[in-house]
Amino acid sequence: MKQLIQEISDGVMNGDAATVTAKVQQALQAGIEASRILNEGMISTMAEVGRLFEEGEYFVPEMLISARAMQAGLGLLKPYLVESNIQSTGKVAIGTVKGDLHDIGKNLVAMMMEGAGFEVIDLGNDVSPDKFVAAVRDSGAQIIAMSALLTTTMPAMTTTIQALQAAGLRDQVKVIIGGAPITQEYAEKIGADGFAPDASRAVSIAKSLVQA
Ligand code: B1M
Repeated sequence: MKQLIQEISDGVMNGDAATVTAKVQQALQAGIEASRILNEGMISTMAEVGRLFEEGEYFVPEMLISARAMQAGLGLLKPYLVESNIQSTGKVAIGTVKGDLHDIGKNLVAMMMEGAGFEVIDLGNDVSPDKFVAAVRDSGAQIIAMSALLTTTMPAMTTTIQALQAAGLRDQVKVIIGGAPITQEYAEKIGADGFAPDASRAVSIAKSLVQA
């Protein structure tokens, strides 16, 4: 089992989507839990990819193919990660903020939300404040979920909250935020309603906010 997890991790590290796909299938067939494959084979490996990038050993193309390899594996894990047959919990509009193209964490949050019964409107990445505002106005989403992976794009979360206020919609919607550089302290500072460090806690917070 450890061997398979290692091979998945190596596949993500080397950006080898075919290996990741094959090994994830084998791991699932061998009864390894999807959450273990995700955490030990993929998420920790992406952190290592980031470290290599910081040290100048990896460049953007390497990060990109690692991301693609992880996305390929995530597609296979999706049915195992989500709970099923749950009544609609609420409506969430999710996106990675303006200027930010990172979407793996956002996709993971969307996937888990969907599995927990939320209707998810995935706005994609590089989402402008206006697009978040339009999503609330047009779809009646009760929650806006924003992801940011870059310190330079974190301020777009503030701008989005300000745009919701300017549109008179702030009282109608709860705002939750997350992503590697985001903290609880930052969430409080910008007036978000919740912060989650990972996808499963994003679901718990979203549930508690719609029930409040
Ligand atoms: Co980028 N990148 N990247 N990158 N990249 C980081 C984020 C970086 C930390 C790498 C590093 O230097 N160590 C660094 C940011 C530094 C900083 O701002 N302080 C960085 C940089 C610098 C850049 C570029 C500027 C590089 C360049 O061009 N010179 C550039 C920016 C492009 C842009 O966005 N405008 C860039 C580009 C890219 C790629 C496109 C090549 C690729 C992204 C591909 C894609 O997403 N489709 C990429 C990648 C893959 C990474 C790393 C290696 C991995 C990110 C990832 O997917 N992790 C990353 C290093 C790192 O994070 N350590 C890095 C796995 C994912 C599951 O984790 O997204 O954190 P994460 O999500 C977690 C939690 O954060 C949380 O839940 C998830 C776990 O359950 N979460 C939420 C996320 N969103 C949430 C929302 C919530 C709640 C929880 O509520 C709404």
